[in-house]
Amino acid sequence: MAEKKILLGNEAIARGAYEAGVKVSSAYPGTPSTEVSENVVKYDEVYAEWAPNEKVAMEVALGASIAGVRSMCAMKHVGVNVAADPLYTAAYTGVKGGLVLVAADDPGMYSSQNEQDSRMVARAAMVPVVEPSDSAEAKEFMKYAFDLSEKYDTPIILRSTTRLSHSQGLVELQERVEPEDIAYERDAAKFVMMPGNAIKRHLFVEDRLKRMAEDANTMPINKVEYNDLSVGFITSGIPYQYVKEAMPNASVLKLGLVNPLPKKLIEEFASKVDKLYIFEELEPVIEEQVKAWGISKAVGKEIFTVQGEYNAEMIREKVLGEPTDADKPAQVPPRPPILCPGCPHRSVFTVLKKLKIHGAGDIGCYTLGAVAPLSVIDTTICMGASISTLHGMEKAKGKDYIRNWVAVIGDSTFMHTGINSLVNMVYNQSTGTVIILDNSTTGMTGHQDHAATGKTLKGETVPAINIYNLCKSLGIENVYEVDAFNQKELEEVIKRETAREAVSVIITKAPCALLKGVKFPFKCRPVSDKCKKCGACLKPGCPALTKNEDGTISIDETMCNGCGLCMQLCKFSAIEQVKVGE
Ligand SMILES: Cc1ncc(C[n+]2csc(CCOP(=O)(O)OP(=O)(O)O)c2C)c(N)n1
Repeated sequence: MAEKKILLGNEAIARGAYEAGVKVSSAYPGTPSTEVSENVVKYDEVYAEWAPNEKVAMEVALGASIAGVRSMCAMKHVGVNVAADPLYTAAYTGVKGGLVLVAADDPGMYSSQNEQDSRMVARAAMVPVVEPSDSAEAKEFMKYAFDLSEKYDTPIILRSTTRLSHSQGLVELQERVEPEDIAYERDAAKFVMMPGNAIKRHLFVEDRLKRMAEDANTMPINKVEYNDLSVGFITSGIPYQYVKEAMPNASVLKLGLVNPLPKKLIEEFASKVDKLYIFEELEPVIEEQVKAWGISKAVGKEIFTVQGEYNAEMIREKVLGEPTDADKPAQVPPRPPILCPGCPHRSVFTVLKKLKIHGAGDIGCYTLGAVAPLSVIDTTICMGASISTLHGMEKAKGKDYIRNWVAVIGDSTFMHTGINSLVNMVYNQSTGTVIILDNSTTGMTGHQDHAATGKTLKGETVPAINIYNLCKSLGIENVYEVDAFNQKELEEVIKRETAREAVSVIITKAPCALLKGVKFPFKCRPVSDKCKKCGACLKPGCPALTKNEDGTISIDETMCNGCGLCMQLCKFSAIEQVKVGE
């Protein structure tokens, strides 16, 4: 009997890739997609890597496909934007070995800067999309996606969402099937996308979508469940589960292929049910097409929101008219995200705050420098944007304007897309100070390695790219490495470099406090009789410190990592570092 296992959605996606015979996987981490790669790498038959960004990952997967093997890349929804350039043209070239891009959307923005819907991107790129509803389907749809990819000569997007990627379900495991190796044959008309060739491929793409739309009417992943015909739902992905929970007797058209749509199947379903609801999270992608076909009884975003995650309560309230508590905020105390105790970013922000310097920010743990009490990050747009927005400000308002600004970017983000922006500053003769917060990891997404950490996704030790040397190689004279916890040195170098008329880079170094193997041998302890109650130690907002009723402070030893920042800020030696265990 086949083995059954409870798998996370992302684990099931990885298992599907394995069973489908995938040989190459390239990805850049991003919640909620990260565990796809962290699980795919466990299969020895698959070469799996972290790429510096999603564009590179997509191109690696395409290269492997052109070479004739099944390949994949994985990313969060905003990563699809970074990969958009190769993706749009991969739709034209098509594939040799099957190619699947796993795109994980984040309705509700649990860990993202926007809530974009990858189905919209896929429609614009003319790339088909499959959307599973649970872990078992995640595995099966992955395999089906590879078959579709090869049958129709197209990359396929497997769309997940946070709820699917991060919830568990029972999955039946099967054996891996090794696809036959496809011998390489030069095919410039297909893979050299210059206008003469691309014009023909565009016609192919249009025709392919029409063929797929026709075939979608009978594809097994599009399922009709006729029950009570007075109410019908067209749905896909996780929202299907909410429909089944709230109205198990309703009729349902569950779409597995969400681009292109099966028109005949939808028309037939619509004609059989009295009331028709389109239940899809985020944008009205299905709804707009259905309405454009003249199915005017379809009801969707008139009653269901374009924001956030859906739930069964919404159906009970909006369709059944039942009173519900869904809109009432949960009765839990708000817990805003904060930097961890011992986080080196806090130390750097403390100096920037003291010097009244604004930060053109980026995406990472250090985005939390935007919130009180630090409040030094003024902008956060997308990965890599800090350095280029600083450059834009300088070009807009001049060199003096930039004196009290810096760009702040993490090491992983610098390797992702920060490098290009730094090249631009050098090329276009900018003035500006770039602070690279090098904590030796991709902290925000849970400690993934990158090109500057010296470890691969497979766990091999490799030469780490040296960020200092890299910046120097661009011709930047003023590049400095500073201990991220050394307040005095940080202050000196930031003051000096922001006054300079040139590009400077300050690399602040200290590992993420939560990184495996990082040991803090000390704890900080208040010396109450020396405390003058000035509150200087509380200013960086370390969660281990609290103010007592009498104005002195307490340090929670279970939280304190002994980084010594509070001790450095105390002018009265009222905080001491003691060896752990003393
Ligand atoms: C295009 C894109 N890909 C991935 C992500 C997910 N993500 C958010 S921050 C981040 C990198 C954080 O690492 P780093 O810059 O080193 O800063 P740290 O969190 O370690 O402070 C990633 C991968 C994203 N927001 N956008």
